[in-house]
Amino acid sequence: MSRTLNLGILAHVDAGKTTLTERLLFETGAIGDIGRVDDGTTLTDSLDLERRRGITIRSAVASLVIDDVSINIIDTPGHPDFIAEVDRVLGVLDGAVLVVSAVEGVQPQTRVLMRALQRLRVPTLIFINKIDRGGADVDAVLRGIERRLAVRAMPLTRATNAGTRAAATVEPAPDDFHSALIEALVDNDDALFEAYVADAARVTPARLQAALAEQTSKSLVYPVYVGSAMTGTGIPELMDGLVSLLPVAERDDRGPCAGRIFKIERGASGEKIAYVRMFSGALHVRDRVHDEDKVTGISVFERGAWVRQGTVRAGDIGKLWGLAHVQIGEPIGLRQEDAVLHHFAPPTLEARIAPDRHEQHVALRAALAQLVEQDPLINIRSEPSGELAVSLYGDVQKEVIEATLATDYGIAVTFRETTPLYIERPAGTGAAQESLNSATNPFHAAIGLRVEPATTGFEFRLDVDYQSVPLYVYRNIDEFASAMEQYVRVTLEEGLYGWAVNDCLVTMTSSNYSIADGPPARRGPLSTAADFRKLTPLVLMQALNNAGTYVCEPMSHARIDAPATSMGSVLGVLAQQGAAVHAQSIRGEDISIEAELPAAGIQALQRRLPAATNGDGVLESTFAGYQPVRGEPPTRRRTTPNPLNRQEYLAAMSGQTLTLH
Ligand SMILES: Nc1nc2c(ncn2[C@@H]2O[C@H](COP(=O)(O)OP(=O)(O)OP(=O)(O)O)[C@@H](O)[C@H]2O)c(=O)[nH]1
Ligand SMILES: [Mg+2]
Repeated sequence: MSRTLNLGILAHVDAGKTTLTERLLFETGAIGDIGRVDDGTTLTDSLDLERRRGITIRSAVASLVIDDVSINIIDTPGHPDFIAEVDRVLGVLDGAVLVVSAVEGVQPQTRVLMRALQRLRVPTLIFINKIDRGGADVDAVLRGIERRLAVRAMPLTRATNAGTRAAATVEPAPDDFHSALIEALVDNDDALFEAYVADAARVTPARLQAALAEQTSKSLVYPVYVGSAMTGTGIPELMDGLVSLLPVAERDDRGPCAGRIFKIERGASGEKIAYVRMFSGALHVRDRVHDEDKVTGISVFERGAWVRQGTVRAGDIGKLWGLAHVQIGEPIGLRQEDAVLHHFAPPTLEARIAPDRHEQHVALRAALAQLVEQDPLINIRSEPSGELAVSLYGDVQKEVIEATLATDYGIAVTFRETTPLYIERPAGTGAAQESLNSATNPFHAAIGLRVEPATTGFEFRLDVDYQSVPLYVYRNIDEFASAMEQYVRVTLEEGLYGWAVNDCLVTMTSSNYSIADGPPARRGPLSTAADFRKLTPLVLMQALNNAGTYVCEPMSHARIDAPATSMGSVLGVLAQQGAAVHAQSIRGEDISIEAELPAAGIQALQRRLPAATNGDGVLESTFAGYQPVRGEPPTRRRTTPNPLNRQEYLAAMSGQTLTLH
């Protein structure tokens, strides 16, 4: 068996991903008994908390075999609070199944996921699940897919008796199907179009099947299957699609070693286990990773079970032991071009967290550090007062962190105030520099930096001559650039008001170093990496201060569907949360209102909606970027000494040197 497929199962919360995964495992013989989410007995919802709550919290990998293809299947969580789990799985997939419930249809999270799958060109099959449940309406869902997901969807199976226990998946009528398939495929296949125009009757089903597989693999078309993960109807057809339409790769371990870490967990005795997806080459036991760590053990899937092996090869997923320093999202071996980590919106909240028993403070900090390792989008900050703050997506994540700390670490905690996670953006361009041997600069390095606004994210550029770089410290100019970028990144975690600075371009405009026997302009004590690292915050904060920053607030787009009679009270609740209403429409007895509001108000909106709508209102919300706050900018206490207060900063730095030596 030499062909593999790494398959992600993605969907809105409760669409049936875990049930579908369990069903696929059962139908292919990977498990002998079928478990149920509702009984807490599925293979992939293995955490205690997942079983108790009936929701998936962490991505889980299982494996099965269809024909000669070995499939690693990754069941992901659907709740938006756990989007970070999906984020890092996306980069390791060969294909995906996007599950849509036949009852609830396309949901906001479905759109978010489809956009990410499209952006990354992950070939995707759509599975319309739960056709057996009351209220299932396959045609309405298909229309929703075309309209709201804006993709070319090609239904390959149909449902009969949808909405009843007798619901079943059937083949479509052959003639209609043939022409529908041609229609879906000719736009992107000139040869097919010509063959069709020349003699429609001679376009064979095999020709169409090949074109369908080709266009699916290029994300030009999305095959749609219908069925029920619960009863099993429609599953054989989906299984057939997995191996015939998604790009199954031959295992080939030639080429340089390249892989990506996408999940980290702790083993029974607390040891770190890293999950890797290999893209090319192979990784062996005793191989070194990033110079620091040595692989001490490898497990790969074989016929559905983890088996200890000496090697993990291209195409495969493996568990690695011994890598104490790796982090989620990190490449292994050769750098990959698409090493972009985050495909979704960032967390928008921050909450203070404290142990109920004061003496557990250190234990809490250690426990959180382990959680962050598994979930790098949770960020922890420790304030000088000793208080800890955690960044969050929402209340469910908060509850999960609380429960995990209690059950896995024996630490009871209380979340104190939750605040929006603001950001700062540069208001203009600002520059600053420090030269060698000057009275204001105690470090043996010279740096010039310029800060300016950028459209999205953070960018660092090096605009200095290689002769100004201490190449006895850094191996080459690229290594210097990435070290400087790192110093700059760390500094920008706290801007002028204490919030992370984003959407900015930082250019290094000058650099110099000193050596004992250098020319006069460069004579002095030997510059070290620490000199550059410690000088960076001093220069950068000065440049930032010259540029100025403004504080921005995370915003959400909300859509509320409710009975028309509750329009007044819904608008009232929206106004209380400072929402700007963009659109209102009335359809029959129902209204639909679209508004934009500070993300921090979404939870309150969710809580007040039932009372405002007699329980009939539905809220959908998505992240809508950042907007400048009005009025006095909120500030956040710094965790590190402010480099703008030069004396305090230098005092802290010399303290640090003392403790280092
Ligand atoms: N009737 C019916 N119920 C289903 C079907 N698939 C799943 N369910 C039920 O729907 C609920 C959610 O199923 P899950 O498999 O946990 O859904 P999920 O997408 O994994 O949910 P999260 O991981 O929490 O996002 C459970 O109560 C399932 O029993 C189906 O095909 N038919
Ligand atoms: Mg699940």
